[in-house]
Amino acid sequence: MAHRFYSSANTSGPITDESLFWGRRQFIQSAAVLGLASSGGAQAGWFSDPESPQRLLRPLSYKASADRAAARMTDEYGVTHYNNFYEFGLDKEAPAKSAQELRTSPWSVIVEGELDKPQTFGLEDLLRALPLEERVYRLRCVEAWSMVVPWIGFPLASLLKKVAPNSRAKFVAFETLHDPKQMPGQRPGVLGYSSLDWPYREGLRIDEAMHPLTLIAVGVYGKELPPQNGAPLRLVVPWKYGFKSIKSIVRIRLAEKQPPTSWNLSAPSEYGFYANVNPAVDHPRWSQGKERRIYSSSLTGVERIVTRPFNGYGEQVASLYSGMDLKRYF
Ligand SMILES: Nc1nc2c(c(=O)[nH]1)N[C@H]1C(S)=C(S)[C@@H](COP(=O)(O)O)O[C@H]1N2
Ligand SMILES: [Mo]
Repeated sequence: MAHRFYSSANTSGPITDESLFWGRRQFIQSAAVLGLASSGGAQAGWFSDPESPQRLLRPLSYKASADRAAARMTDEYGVTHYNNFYEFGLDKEAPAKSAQELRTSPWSVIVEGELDKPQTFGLEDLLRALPLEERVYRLRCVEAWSMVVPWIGFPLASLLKKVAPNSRAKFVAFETLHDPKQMPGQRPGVLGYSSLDWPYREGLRIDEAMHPLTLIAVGVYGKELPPQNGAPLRLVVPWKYGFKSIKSIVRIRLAEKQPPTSWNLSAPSEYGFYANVNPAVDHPRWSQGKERRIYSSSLTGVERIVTRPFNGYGEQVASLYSGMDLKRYF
């Protein structure tokens, strides 16, 4: 991705890159210490809307994860202010600014296709029915940066089990909201960037979708998801490149055939359908052998580390791909 700006990132180098982004951090961090800036974008949308039915569910009750204390996580400011959400602009800082007006309540998700009965779920129905848990996952973007994020959500499998997919359901397709009024990136010409065919679409094989690691996130850092992270609900598939983890989902379709997916459609030789994190298969324009792990908002919080196959989740997921040539099915 980042067809237009990645080349400049290459020439200016990662240090310049990061200092541009993190330059104003010192000040904001001290405000956060005083408790002034800690909720950030989470104040927008249904989080603060007094009319919102989801508001009744606050505070999010979730089972805290055991590994949270042990994990070295990316700080909350980093997770919520360095984003890819092209509907709201191409710069990493853009979504945190321009996504705040996204109306996330009411919100419903249509689940249709190869199942007995199509259903539409209000977000609050899902929140009432499915227990929330915290999962601290590594997130590895195809652009070779990564974070460690404490998501809150429920396994996608719990939702799919409710709709009873039939035996023809071999794949699951997902769609983001399509609303150019709210999403400036979807307006023709506004960003001068037209290589994505909206709405943003993603897909998984059914066994990947049913895998217990595959999460629908509704929160992060103990709060409702802020808009820039894909409110009110988004996919998180931790062993795949970040672009698989589609945000602000409105439609889930069970399908017999592999569905078309946005980045794969836009550049099929660069972004595969599977997109499993794989240091042995480079992106045509850069190496995937290492990654810049962003831990904190300070310049010292970036480490260059070796990328692991399946983003370190191989023990849990490698068996899904036994016998497959992962260079071909990248
Ligand atoms: N709808 C939509 N979903 C999206 C994207 C996007 O541009 N639009 N970007 C993807 C990419 S490339 C990444 S790395 C992750 C980033 O998630 P985060 O901003 O919450 O860290 O979201 C993914 N989901
Ligand atoms: Mo990404």
